[in-house]
Amino acid sequence: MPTPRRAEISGAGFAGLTAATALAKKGWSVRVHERAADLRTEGAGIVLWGNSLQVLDKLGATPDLESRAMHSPYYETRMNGEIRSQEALEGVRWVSVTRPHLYKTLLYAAREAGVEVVPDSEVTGATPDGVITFANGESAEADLIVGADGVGSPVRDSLGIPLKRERSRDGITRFLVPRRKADLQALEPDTNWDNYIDFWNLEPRVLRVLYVPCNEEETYIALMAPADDAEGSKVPIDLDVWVENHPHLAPLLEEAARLPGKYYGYQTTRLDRWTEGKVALIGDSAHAMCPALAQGAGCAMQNAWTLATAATEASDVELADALVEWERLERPYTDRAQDRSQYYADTRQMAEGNQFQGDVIETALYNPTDPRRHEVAA
Ligand code: 5PR
Repeated sequence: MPTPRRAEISGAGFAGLTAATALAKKGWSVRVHERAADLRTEGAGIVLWGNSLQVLDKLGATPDLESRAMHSPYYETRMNGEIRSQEALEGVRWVSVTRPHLYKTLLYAAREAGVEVVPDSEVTGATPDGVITFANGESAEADLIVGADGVGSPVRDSLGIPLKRERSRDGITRFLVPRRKADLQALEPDTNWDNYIDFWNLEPRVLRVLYVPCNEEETYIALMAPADDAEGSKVPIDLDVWVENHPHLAPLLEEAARLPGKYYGYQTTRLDRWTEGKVALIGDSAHAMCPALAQGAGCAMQNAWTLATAATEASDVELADALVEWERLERPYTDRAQDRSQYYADTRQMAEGNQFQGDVIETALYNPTDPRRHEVAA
């Protein structure tokens, strides 16, 4: 048996854990470094589409994920109180889960695959020839280094890769709250509260609530307001303002008002390049995007998988070139997801309903695990 090649990964988020598990399953010896002392996520809920679900299938993590997940019958969109669409999304795979649940699922898969996850391990940077450095002064050598360390990525910044950041006018505060289904049903008996419902209020005021049941007990709600609306973007939330605009959601808004919350302005970041020598960047470090299409983590997981595949198929001497080729082939999918998400964030056009068709679902339908995915149809 040859000694396995070694990968060091900065960041135990969704991108880092996915890359780690994929690499370990392909025979690599993998360590993931997490700056935080505890291995957990602060996030609320998330929608996963076919592209990331195919990756979870390959990691063997789907049964775990599905053990606590929601398949809403319809993707419903309302504008100014009126139902605009109820999309069944036939042929599109999608599921809603809490972020803590996805996190546990990935962490378990990583450990099962033999990944070493190291909390309290702060990475300060990496070099193109494969040295990763830590805040405690130590360093380590690897055949592959992955920077999956978020929008403020120390690995990316240590390499001096230029980046462009675009901010949008809107932003969001996210909560996990109890479902309170009976209370909602009492307020609005005709609504199917198992639906995913995007309540867009644009008039008289832009205050949107995205309602996403994640399992029998928990609902993810995302409260969107323009950054320049001091009341709408305030945390803890201004209960009176939100209930006045979304009275049918009062039980959930009351739950959210008890939680601290953090308002995040939407932003897109684009890099000159995703790789440098033996280092590759994935996730928000490489391609942070607006959440309109719910594909930030989806693209991160898709790129984590394809990166692991490309690195495994290349010999050690070819690795840097293989990473460049990986970016050339895979990046356009993410670029388009970023462009579309930015467009919808800027125009708020998803409020019109019936948005999940045509080009918009390209990312959801992409299968990063299909070895023939780049073959041109004859
Ligand atoms: N979709 C989802 C979501 O979580 C958000 C948005 C759209 C699933 C907010 O994070 O447009 O902001 C959005």
